[in-house]
Amino acid sequence: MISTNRETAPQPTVPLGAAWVAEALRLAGFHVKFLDLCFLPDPLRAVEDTLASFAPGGIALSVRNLDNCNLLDPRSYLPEVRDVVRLIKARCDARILIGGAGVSILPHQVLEYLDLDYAVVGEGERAAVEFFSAPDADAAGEVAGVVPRKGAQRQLGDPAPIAGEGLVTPRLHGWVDAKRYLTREPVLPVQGKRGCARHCLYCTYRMIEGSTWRVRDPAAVADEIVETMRHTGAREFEFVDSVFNEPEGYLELLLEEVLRREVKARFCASSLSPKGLTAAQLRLMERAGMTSLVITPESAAGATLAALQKGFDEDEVNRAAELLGRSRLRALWCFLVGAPEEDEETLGRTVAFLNRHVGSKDAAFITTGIRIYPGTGLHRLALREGRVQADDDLLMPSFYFSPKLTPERARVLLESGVRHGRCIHLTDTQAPVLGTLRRIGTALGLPTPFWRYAGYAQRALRWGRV
Ligand code: B12
Repeated sequence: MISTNRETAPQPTVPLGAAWVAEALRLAGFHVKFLDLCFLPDPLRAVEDTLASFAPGGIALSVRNLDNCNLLDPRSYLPEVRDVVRLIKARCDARILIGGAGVSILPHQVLEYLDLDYAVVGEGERAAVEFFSAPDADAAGEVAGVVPRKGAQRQLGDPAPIAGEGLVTPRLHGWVDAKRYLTREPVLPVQGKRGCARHCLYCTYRMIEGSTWRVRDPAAVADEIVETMRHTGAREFEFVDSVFNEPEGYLELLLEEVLRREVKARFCASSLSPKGLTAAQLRLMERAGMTSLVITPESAAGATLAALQKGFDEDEVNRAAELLGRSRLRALWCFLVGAPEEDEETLGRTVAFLNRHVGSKDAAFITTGIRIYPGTGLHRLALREGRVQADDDLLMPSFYFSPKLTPERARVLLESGVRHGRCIHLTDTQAPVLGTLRRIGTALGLPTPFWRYAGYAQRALRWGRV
């Protein structure tokens, strides 16, 4: 298993998905070696050495990101993955399977670009085991969830995704050098559920995780956390679920289990929806050890929320903000600027929200423009508006930005309108000095989340530019 991701901004991400698939292969009887390219100074050399010493019969490649989704400074990661693939093909003739979030979004395009034959759309545990167990390449290409390059134009995931209770435990510490990651960010990921039943206009999560919620047994998730704490020394975990507070009732079951087991860890969540959030949920989160969360309204204006099909309105965003403002939880508010229907008026509402609700314990994360993916409503809209051509395969990123505004004007409005320094722009997170600050922060044991220091980091960045 080769985890190809080498991105370290806005933070390095532990290859949980690749570990999960590796663990499933191990449990099925395969002898698996895990190669994580993230921090290696010479990744190609590491691949070459591993091929020589291990001589694998099959190679699983995990590709988490296609690109950085940054309209203002776009960068594709695929050329570096292609170098790895070319090297592998030059050195051995092992059966190769590629998977991961990025691959699941554009499987055929990725296969063409990398000159590979088989990709998995969606979760890889069962598909990888069946693929590498298949007697020959033709049978391997028939496995549910596997998309052959020469096959039908689009096959949407495994028609029978693994039920929550059918999932094995990823046993992260068995595959990943967790301590290395913990020196950069003292937090490890955990996934309580898969899937997303929402229909946001631009989103890919349904392609990656499936369109129905599949929750894991809270006891299994708590076991995983306790075991990971014992093996790695980690004391903080991030729930990387697509929406932490859906489906209704699950976060209560999960956090009650954490409390019942007296798990002495801190928690955060990478995606909370304002929809239906209650004061009781926030109190439970605090009691269970949650200290921060990322909340993803994407806009604070009714017109853009409706255009994005977020499933909640401006009042709901404000209501969630009032509740969070009264809690001890730190919130990172995420906004996508330039959505359909965005104009000076709607952005003005988001600016007013940022001033009113992003308090001293909070921050905001601003992404300018929205990455367009095939099969989404945003793609259909962009085609109608002539922003992308029908023959653009979208592998190299294209972005939507509202025709009623420009990115430059949006930045001016944000910079002149927001009265505090707690807005983090996506482009700012790519500054290399932040990696160093992050390591120093971890070594000093500074309290997380690190985005709470956004104001200081911004001053340091500005000072560095003078
Ligand atoms: C949580 C999250 C984050 C968090 C991560 C927090 C953390 N502690 O890990 C934060 C906010 C930091 C983040 C940052 C970024 N993210 Co992000 N993130 C996600 C999210 C929501 C979940 C990822 C996750 O951990 N899933 C859980 C694991 C278990 O699932 P998995 O990795 O997908 O693995 C499964 C399958 O993919 C498959 N699989 C994986 N590997 C393999 C290999 C083989 C061989 C096979 C067969 C199968 C297989 O099986 C696994 C088990 O089911 C996804 C969207 C989504 N719903 O997937 C976006 C997503 C992966 N992120 C994305 C991006 C772009 C980024 C950033 C580049 C954005 C930026 N510029 O800042 C950065 C990159 C960070 C980095 N260093 O890599 C994109 C990638 C698509 C693209 N265009 O490239 C996604 C898909 C969101 C989107 N836009 O649609 N992210």
